[in-house]
Amino acid sequence: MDVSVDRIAQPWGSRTPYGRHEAWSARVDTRLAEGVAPGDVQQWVRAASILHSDGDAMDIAVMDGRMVGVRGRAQDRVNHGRLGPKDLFGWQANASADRLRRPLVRRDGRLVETDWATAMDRIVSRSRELLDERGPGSIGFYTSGQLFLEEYYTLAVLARAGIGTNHLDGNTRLCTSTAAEALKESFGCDGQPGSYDDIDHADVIALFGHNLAETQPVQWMRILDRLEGDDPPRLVCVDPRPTQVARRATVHLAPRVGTNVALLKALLHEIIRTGRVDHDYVAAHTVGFEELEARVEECTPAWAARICDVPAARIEEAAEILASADRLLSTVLQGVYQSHQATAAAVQVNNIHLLLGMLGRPGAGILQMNGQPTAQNTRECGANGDLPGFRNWQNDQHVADLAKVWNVEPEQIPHYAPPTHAMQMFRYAEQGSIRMLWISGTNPAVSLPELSRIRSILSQERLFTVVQDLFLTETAQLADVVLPAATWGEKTGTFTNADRTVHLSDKAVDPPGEAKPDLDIFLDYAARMDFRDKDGGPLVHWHDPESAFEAWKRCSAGRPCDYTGLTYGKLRGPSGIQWPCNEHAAQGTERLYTDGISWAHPDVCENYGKDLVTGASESVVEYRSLNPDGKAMIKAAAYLPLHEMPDEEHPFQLTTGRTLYHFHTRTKTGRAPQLNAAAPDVWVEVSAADAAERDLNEGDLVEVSTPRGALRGRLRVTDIRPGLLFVPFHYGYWDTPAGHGPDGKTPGRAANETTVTDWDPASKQPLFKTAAAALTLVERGDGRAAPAPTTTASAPSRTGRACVPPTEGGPTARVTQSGEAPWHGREEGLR
Ligand SMILES: Nc1nc2c(c(=O)[nH]1)N[C@H]1C(S)=C(S)[C@@H](COP(=O)(O)OP(=O)(O)OC[C@H]3O[C@@H](n4cnc5c(=O)[nH]c(N)nc54)[C@H](O)[C@@H]3O)O[C@H]1N2
Ligand SMILES: Nc1nc2c(c(=O)[nH]1)N[C@H]1C(S)=C(S)[C@@H](COP(=O)(O)OP(=O)(O)OC[C@H]3O[C@@H](n4cnc5c(=O)[nH]c(N)nc54)[C@H](O)[C@@H]3O)O[C@H]1N2
Ligand SMILES: [Mo]
Repeated sequence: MDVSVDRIAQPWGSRTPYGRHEAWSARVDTRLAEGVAPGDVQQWVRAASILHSDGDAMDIAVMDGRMVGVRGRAQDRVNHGRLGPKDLFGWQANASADRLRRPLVRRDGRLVETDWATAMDRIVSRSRELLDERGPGSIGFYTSGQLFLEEYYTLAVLARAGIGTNHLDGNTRLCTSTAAEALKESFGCDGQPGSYDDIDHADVIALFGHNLAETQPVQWMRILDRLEGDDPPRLVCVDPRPTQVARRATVHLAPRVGTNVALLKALLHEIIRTGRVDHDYVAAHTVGFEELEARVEECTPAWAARICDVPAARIEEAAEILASADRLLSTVLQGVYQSHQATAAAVQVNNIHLLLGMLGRPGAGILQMNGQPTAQNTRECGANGDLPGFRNWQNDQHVADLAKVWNVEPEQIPHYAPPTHAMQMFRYAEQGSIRMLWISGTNPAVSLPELSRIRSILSQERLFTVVQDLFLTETAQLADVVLPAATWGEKTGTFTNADRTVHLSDKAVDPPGEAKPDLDIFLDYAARMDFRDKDGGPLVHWHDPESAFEAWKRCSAGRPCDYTGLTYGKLRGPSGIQWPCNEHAAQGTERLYTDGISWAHPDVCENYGKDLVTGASESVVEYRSLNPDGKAMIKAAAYLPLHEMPDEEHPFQLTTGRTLYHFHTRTKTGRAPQLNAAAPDVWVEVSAADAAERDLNEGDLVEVSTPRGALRGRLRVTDIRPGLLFVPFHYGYWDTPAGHGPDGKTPGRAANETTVTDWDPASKQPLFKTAAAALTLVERGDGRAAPAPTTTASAPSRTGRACVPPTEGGPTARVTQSGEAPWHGREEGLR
């Protein structure tokens, strides 16, 4: 049966309830452009969503060489045919008139169009000059969580073994470096233990700082369907905002931001106090329990209640739900990761699972979530601060092994220090030791903290900046060379979602103008630089996506992220496949750690752990004495207060994050009319109590300021925690009227004008969630509403609701939902 639904007004669509341990049925969501009928579609091309880390499988509809729509893939393990609002409407941005079509170079201060040869020549000659004069440490690469695996791997090889620089990192530093670090700290190695299928089996699902409803809407549909079926799960939500997750939770804890560690220690205290520890599991598979037990002994709910400002009774209630779970699934994301004790807190969630033995069984899983669609690949391929294949930079054996794969001398791969993290790279650029920065697939002039500083770093004369993007972004405008990239739907490659599911995304249409796939750009650079292996052969010896994938497979062989059992052919089958996939697991691996801990042995582990307070790397000697047999590590942590607390001048806490309808700096979603209309401009969320106390109303124009800078937006009064402000970080300057912006005269609207240059000591992830801020009235709204959605965490509170129209998409936002796969058996239409 087909139904048509306004998927802006009803973002999660209609329900298909199912009971515990039952299979989640398929519902195929299809969106075709106005005037296109299903019969008009000439080809459906396989892809998966590139606007979050779910990996929703979909096909792109093609007509006359143009994208005309998308449709979910019913057989895929991840989404069973469903798509979220960004999946359904975001593809329209590909065809925007303002896509970059030709390379640009800066001449006499202005960016002017040029040809590829001229642009690449500039990059190559500057690279050579810098290598000669200042050495490899003068060149840095800052990449993304949105390219494809093949592209990251190529970049990692050319940067680490070609240039020989240690300065290669991704915007994954801002995103999932804590996920990786927390997994390394607890299990010795990156690799998501759980599976999305755990949602089908869990009786308790706990979400820590994770607004799943808005940021991975299809998995939220799955939870909603379970909530309406037999034997629904109980939800525990830890989030200071009234998210949809919070509204459906059995227990919602809304802590003061930055206090996750205290809260988690109290939960651990309660689990131990009430005698719920699975001592057999702990003895067989872990080290470190006694220390944790001692260090949470004093951490009573009453203690945490004072720090977190949540009632002790509610903490006890939450602990009881976790402790009494038959199968517990926990998810963790930015409310935990973008904070000063990010790794320490994320590790405490792992501890809960280790204490309860909740691992490696259906429904008992941890999802230390990713955010970006391909962040997992950035990590695997070593395009962030790790060596490829989760190899340990401190382990000479691992470096030698990598050198063998690349046929270079081990000394050619920098491993004298931990790979440089992004925040440090920007500092080096600021101080002048990095003189060339190649930025691909990320927009730091909007997404990094303290934007006035980032703008000044990127505009320095002495720094040569290359930006590789689809659009002339805020960052590209500051570049010396701009390279026009092809994107999703215009190029072929693979990527891996947060539960290790690998999907292949095929090229559906040609890129605009002379835009090229990122892979081709990196291959061209490697060829022009003439990087060689130790026998004089080409270092980068592949030439297209599939041959790059084959090269990566060799690099991944025998490592946890083993891809050797995958091929492009196999990935064109009915569903995505979870790594490790090899001769022992030809169909992939649903869950890790089903039979003990596999990757923590001192000879195998990805790192030897870090001091969670200082971030200092431990040595192999310390690691061997702590964990000689390679068990899971239960690590205790002290609670430390935030560095920046509210005071008289800055009485509020300020947190930043996402809304359902937009992706990051909106380069894609801002160009999709339905999505943009749902949230067209920035806003500021405040509690009803704070608004009343200051005589502020819905729609008032306010200024939010911190010691770094200020922004202006309209006020939305919500049920957010009193004392807290929230600002979505999506809004930069590309689509604001000329003259509006952070030019020193008019205040900006980007959240990161206000955020602080500071990071978690272990994962080096910046603190986007916790600043101290002041709030002042600029101009009365006089009855107008803030441009914030009503369907999400920004829903108006009861007092302010009257004047706010509900968020709707209207006729152009209608999506067809089909109860059964309407194209079942017609798979030959797929390429
Ligand atoms: N719609 C949409 N979806 C996306 C993206 C997007 O831009 N838009 N981006 C993708 C990416 S890259 C990422 S990383 C993910 C991020 O996904 P999420 O982490 O779910 O999103 P955020 O809004 O950054 O933060 C989540 C929640 O953290 C809460 N929070 C803030 N401070 C604290 C705290 O101190 N403690 C706790 N417990 N919670 C706190 C906030 O109230 C917020 O609701 O989303 C992915 N999916
Ligand atoms: N205040 C605040 N700041 C934050 C966060 C927060 O919660 N609060 N979250 C942080 C997080 S988790 C993240 S992930 C970052 C995201 O920050 P960014 O990565 O800077 O954000 P995007 O807008 O996704 O930028 C991606 C860029 O890549 C381009 N692009 C897309 N596809 C391709 C492609 O195939 N090839 C190339 N070459 N370019 C492409 C897009 O046009 C866009 O300009 O923001 C971080 N910043
Ligand atoms: Mo992210």
